[in-house]
Amino acid sequence: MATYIISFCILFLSIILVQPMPTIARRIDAARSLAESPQIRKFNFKVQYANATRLCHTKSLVTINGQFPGPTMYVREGDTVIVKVQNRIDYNVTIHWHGVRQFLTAWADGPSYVTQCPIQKGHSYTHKFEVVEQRGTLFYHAHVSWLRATLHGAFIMLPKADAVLPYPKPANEHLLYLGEWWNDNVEDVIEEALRVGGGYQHSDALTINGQPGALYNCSLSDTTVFDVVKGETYLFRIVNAAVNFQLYVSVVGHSLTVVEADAEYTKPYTTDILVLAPGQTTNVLLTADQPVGQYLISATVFTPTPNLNIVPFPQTPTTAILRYKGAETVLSSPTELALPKFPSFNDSIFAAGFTKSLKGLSTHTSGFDLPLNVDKEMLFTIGYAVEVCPTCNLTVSPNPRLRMRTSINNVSFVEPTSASLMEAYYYNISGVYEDDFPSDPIYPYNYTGAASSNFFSVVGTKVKVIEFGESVQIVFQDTSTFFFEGHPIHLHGTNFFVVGEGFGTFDPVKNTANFNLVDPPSRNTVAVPSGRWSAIRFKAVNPGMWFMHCHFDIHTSWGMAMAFLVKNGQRVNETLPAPPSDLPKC
Ligand SMILES: *[C@@H]1O[C@H](CO)[C@@H](O)[C@H](O)[C@H]1NC(C)=O
Ligand SMILES: *[C@@H]1O[C@H](CO)[C@@H](O)[C@H](O)[C@H]1NC(C)=O
Ligand SMILES: *[C@@H]1O[C@H](CO)[C@@H](O)[C@H](O)[C@H]1NC(C)=O
Ligand SMILES: *[C@@H]1O[C@H](CO)[C@@H](O)[C@H](O)[C@H]1NC(C)=O
Ligand SMILES: *[C@@H]1O[C@H](CO)[C@@H](O)[C@H](O)[C@H]1NC(C)=O
Ligand SMILES: *[C@@H]1O[C@H](CO)[C@@H](O)[C@H](O)[C@H]1NC(C)=O
Ligand SMILES: *[C@@H]1O[C@H](CO)[C@@H](O)[C@H](O)[C@H]1NC(C)=O
Ligand SMILES: *[C@@H]1O[C@H](CO)[C@@H](O)[C@H](O)[C@H]1NC(C)=O
Ligand SMILES: *[C@@H]1O[C@H](CO)[C@@H](O)[C@H](O)[C@H]1NC(C)=O
Ligand SMILES: [Cu+2]
Repeated sequence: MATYIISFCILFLSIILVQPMPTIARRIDAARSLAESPQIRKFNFKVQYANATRLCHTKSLVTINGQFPGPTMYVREGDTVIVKVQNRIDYNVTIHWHGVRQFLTAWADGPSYVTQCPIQKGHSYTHKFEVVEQRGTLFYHAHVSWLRATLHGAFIMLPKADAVLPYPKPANEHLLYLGEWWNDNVEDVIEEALRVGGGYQHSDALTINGQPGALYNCSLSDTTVFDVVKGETYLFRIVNAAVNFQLYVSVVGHSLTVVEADAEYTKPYTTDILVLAPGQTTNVLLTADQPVGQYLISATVFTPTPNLNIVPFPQTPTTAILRYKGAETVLSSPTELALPKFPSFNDSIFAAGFTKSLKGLSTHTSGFDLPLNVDKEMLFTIGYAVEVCPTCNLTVSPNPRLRMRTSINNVSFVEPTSASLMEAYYYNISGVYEDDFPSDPIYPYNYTGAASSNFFSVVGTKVKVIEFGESVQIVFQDTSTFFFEGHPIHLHGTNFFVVGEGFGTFDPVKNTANFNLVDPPSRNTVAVPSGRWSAIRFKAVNPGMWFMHCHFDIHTSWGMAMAFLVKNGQRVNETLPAPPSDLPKC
């Protein structure tokens, strides 16, 4: 049987340079040549250094196969994916397939110290999983510290060849991949932040397909260009791979029709401006219905919080160019083209309106149904905290020497070191974690009331145990500890339905009655809005240890994370298999 192997290796080049170049976004029609029957698709990921230049600043960064962003993976629903990850850098590495359901393949999921110990320098690990009942746009990224800032790329799952699309077939597709760029070494940035205990250094630029775009210094000629033909409709696959920012996305003169979010179809929703939290993906249709010309595609920061950090967040929008066939190709000045009109940087009302407008197409997605009744109801408070740290430099009067923390139900997560959580479970190793993660706040209080002065949290490694087959509801409640902040909460191992969202403090009686059990969207990341609550439901039918965390990396570094242990069921297809023999050891 012929096996179609896509090899992205360019290792025969002795010096690998991530070139700044006039970046013509390749249309992704190449993907359509993928075989139609289920295949085994093999990928070889060499995690290695490369030099890259942005903002007139050249640095060495960690990449996959010398590419930044990393290679785009194309697979088809039903395929078996085999990825050999080789670590050739000085940091420990893991790779996570964000949003991939990993049905019965939890060992391939990738979060460090949760499902595996990291791949150490000189070692490799081969991930093997099937794309089960999923199609759409996702991405993969490193899941150790902040390495995902540069170790990431798109993961595109084409529908089965005979699948009927719920929207008109587009003429072609484009990948619009959003990220961040630091002039400094990103691992140094997070190390310094944790050492000092307080603020952290924001990135120097936002990027589209790895390029800051015309409005940033030294970036004009490298601006990404998306070619279109007048009259045609395109599918734009949009990924927010930024590290710490939610983003607005807009295209001058063109409306965008959302047809998919987090690799699940949605009811079509047409808007001028999208909002994507890090970890979220959105597919939109764009029709080139304007006069032949060039139009800016742009993304800029949406953040509901005041700017409390030591350097301001990037104020400059990242831009790319939508270029109609027949348009002038030369731009003499970055200001030649108009920018989209964005809401103000902190317009939470707009963002909440956008989120509310996304409706799912089906309550039977990813192989399981929306639970109409729930077995376990949980309330998870999410917010800031502090910890005493004699060597740190953060002061919140009257306490000198603190470290910033974040928590879920007052627990700040700490990674284990001696074994991953799932190995500790599988091999019954005691002392790695405690299984008493609270389902509800231990001490209820007015979560959205006047900022409390009860700042300290429990620092530890706790998991929540779920029996196989249980239907779970979680209400995430943002808290006013210090100040409100939005939190994009990402769950591994399953999508969930977002059944509700609202202002202030969740009221179980009033709010539950208004849950959307008709057409809730199915997502892997819910952007819990600042000062609000969001409610999700899922059925736990995938045994394993599943990480759940804020997809702002700084918040996860400070502890906004926990794990669900979904126990085995009765059948073979309900049982976590043995780990692969090359699973990295601590
Ligand atoms: C990056 O550039 C430095 C300085 O020019 C060079 O020594 C190094 O080999 C380059 N690294 C790679 C991976 O090409
Ligand atoms: C471009 O460089 C100038 C001069 O160094 C600086 O003042 C300005 O803020 C830079 N612009 C951006 C978008 O970084
Ligand atoms: C948004 O930020 C501006 C400027 O910092 C501030 O004046 C305004 O009150 C903020 N709006 C909201 C809704 O927080
Ligand atoms: C703590 O902060 C002060 C003032 O901001 C600074 O001068 C000092 O270098 C910092 N110390 C450390 C350990 O970062
Ligand atoms: C797991 O370990 C605990 C304590 O070491 C022991 O009591 C228990 O019997 C073990 N369970 C299994 C299934 O080995
Ligand atoms: C919680 O605090 C808010 C803001 O101060 C207030 O509006 C609300 O009534 C309080 N809720 C309760 C139950 O006390
Ligand atoms: C969180 O835990 C800390 C440490 O045990 C405790 O001091 C604090 O009161 C708790 N806060 C809440 C809101 O439960
Ligand atoms: C396991 O297989 C049985 C049939 O053998 C099927 O009914 C069940 O839905 C499967 N379970 C899962 C979680 O797919
Ligand atoms: C890499 O991982 C190993 C195994 O967990 C650990 O012992 C080592 O300290 C880690 N190295 C770094 C630089 O984090
Ligand atoms: Cu967060």
